[in-house]
Amino acid sequence: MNNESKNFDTLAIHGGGSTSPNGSLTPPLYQTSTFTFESAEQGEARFAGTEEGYIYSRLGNPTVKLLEERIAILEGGEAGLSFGSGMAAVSAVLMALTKSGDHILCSQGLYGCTFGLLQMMKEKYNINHDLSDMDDEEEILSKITSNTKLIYIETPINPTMKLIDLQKVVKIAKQHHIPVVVDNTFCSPYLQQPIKLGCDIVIHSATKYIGGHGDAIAGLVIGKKDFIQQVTMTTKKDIGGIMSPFDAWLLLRGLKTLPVRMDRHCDNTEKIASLLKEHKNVEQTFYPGDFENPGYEIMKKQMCKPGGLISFTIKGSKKDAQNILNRLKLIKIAVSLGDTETLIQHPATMTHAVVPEEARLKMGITDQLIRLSVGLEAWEDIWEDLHQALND
Ligand code: LCS
Repeated sequence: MNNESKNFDTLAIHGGGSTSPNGSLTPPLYQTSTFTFESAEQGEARFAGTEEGYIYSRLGNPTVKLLEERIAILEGGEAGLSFGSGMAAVSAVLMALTKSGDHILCSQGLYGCTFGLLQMMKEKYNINHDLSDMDDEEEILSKITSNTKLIYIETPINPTMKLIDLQKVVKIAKQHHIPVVVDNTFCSPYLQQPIKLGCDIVIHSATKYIGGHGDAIAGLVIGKKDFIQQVTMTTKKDIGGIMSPFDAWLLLRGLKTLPVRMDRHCDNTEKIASLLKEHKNVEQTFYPGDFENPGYEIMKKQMCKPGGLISFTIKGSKKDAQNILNRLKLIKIAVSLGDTETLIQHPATMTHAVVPEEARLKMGITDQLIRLSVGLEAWEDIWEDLHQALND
């Protein structure tokens, strides 16, 4: 199939072709740890790289490879690589690009464990980082040093939903020959394709929208062939945080419905966001699709729809926020996002509890902030539950 000429929805189903030797419609699950050689000489040739073929599933597996090819096509990148979790993907990329004494410039606001990893890299390996709002060119420039080896961005940022103008950052990064790495988890490739905007590397927690059903923990990286090969032979092979063939199989299944699921997530979220905004007990909503949101113009420029997440602050205390969660009946109290079920969480005490209070508040994560991942249920039922919980 000519991948270039097909639309995203078609590529999500067919991209990368088939791995089936006997015509099965769905890709076979190669649930195997190792691969047999026909002779000792063939084994030698595979290890020497003079003959193509599989060796051992930590080094490569046909089910996993199909997923890597498909995600690379969907993100518009040259090659993809899979990991056993989003954090394994994040750590592999950061480790591949840095060594002791180097510096990373990050968005002011990151998933809690990414923040924790950066702290660990600073304390144990002398790899420093700075955070930037990335709103102002001068401010970005002032934080770039001769040791800055990458710019690491989440947009929209977890959980504050702040947006960063990727093309603006890319322009500065290119002048300084610094790669731009984007964690695209909140968007999935259906809503935003950073490589097409000039970014170098994309990371996903595929646990979220790509899987879509809350049944797999997984990570993906997309980038240039040379970079992916470098990570394959170093941080992936030797640190070994690989994805299981079964999880790759689940993600291939998830990808087939990504466009239809994302459309429904986005439609539901738009409805819930406008109702939340008008609610008397809600102080402020943070939703990229709200034209009064400071990131609205950036959303229009680089995302095709505003996504399936809303954060909001309530009038009241931490206890009041927790009580709202406790009163919910349909909506589940859980971290993670992008699942069929609507999930709600309290970032200050859950996903971002590891971030020290001062840094947390600087990111905008107050005790009153609640994050909602809007699921695929009927929006009327989601709203009915939220409404009763907010009203009590
Ligand atoms: N990047 C982002 C933006 C995330 O939101 C997460 C997980 C990760 C990376 C790590 O991925 P994982 O290893 O969990 O696959 N975010 C979570 C969240 O907001 N709630 O629970 C997990």
